[in-house]
Amino acid sequence: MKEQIEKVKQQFQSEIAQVSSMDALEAMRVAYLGKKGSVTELLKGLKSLSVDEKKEMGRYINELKAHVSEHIAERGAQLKTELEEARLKADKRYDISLPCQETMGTLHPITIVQRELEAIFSSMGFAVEDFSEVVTEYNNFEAVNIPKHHPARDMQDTYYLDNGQVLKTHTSAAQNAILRKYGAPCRAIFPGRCFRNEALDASHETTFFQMEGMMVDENISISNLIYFMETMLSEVFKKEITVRLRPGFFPFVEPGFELDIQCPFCGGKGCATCKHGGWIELCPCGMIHPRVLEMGGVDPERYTGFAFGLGLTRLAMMQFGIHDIRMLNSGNLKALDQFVMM
Ligand code: FA5
Repeated sequence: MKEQIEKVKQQFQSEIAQVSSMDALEAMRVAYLGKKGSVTELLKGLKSLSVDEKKEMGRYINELKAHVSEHIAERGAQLKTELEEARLKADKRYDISLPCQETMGTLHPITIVQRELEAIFSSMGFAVEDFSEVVTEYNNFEAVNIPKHHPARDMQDTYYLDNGQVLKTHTSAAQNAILRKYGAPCRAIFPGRCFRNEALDASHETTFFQMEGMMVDENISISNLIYFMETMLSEVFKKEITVRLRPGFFPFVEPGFELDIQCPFCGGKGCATCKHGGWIELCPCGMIHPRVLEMGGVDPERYTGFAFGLGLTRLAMMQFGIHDIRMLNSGNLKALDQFVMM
């Protein structure tokens, strides 16, 4: 019987090392410790032994039973950790309950999303541009067809410096400089920090990021705009994304739209992320107004183009499941250190 016990032990040891799921582990527990399990069968076999043998073999079998139980519990705990780690790795969503890794810095969630978008647009031939945060009033407003006293200025109240410059309220402030730099044709994106005099709440900050994009060439139409947005968003969300356009007013585009995406988290059925509407408002956009092209030195008779102004901060929030925008500027390492480059 001793050999039999040893055989069961060796078999157990070779099997336990290979178990990779909780279901397989439970099946193993039943196979060894269940009513008809190998260890239970060994115990049943004691009946036919003499008293002395029973005593000796009984001790071995109980040791084996303890060994099996211990290792199953240990492997179970290990597997739980491994599976949780794999789940977290696959799931980019933010979890406030995770502990802080105090020893290592990580990229800010907005940087992660910005870099991902830059890589996607670069692969589609777009140049990545930078622009200052302090800009002239002309660039922020007049050059995008928002003259003095236009009511659209009220929606983007900002900080005015003594020298007449402003903290830019939107990345559209760079449109004129980009048009002047590249002329037509041109394809460029320009992410940047924006500032507005806002009442703070869970989705509005005074300081936030946008990513502007522009494409100008002969015969550019709304179809090009939809194609680029769908391609970009499908790459970002790693699945086919359906978009819809609704009319929207911005003085620097005509026609102007609000681009919504069908909620990538529930497929449009309705969930907390899309506030149960099935669609998420993501990106204002439109065909560049001829006056804006003209002010940028581009002939509007020959060229057309589209522009969009993606809310980068809101996209990062959506991607990582961040419910309060204020966390992003908080410097709270416990919250900010859990994001990794996708
Ligand atoms: C604009 O800023 C336009 N310049 C966008 C545009 C570009 C339209 C090119 C057409 C063509 P809007 O004010 O809606 O539009 O802001 C764009 C996005 O920035 C919003 O959808 C939102 O995601 C984000 N955003 C605006 N204000 C805030 C804020 N206070 N906090 C966080 N995100 C904001």
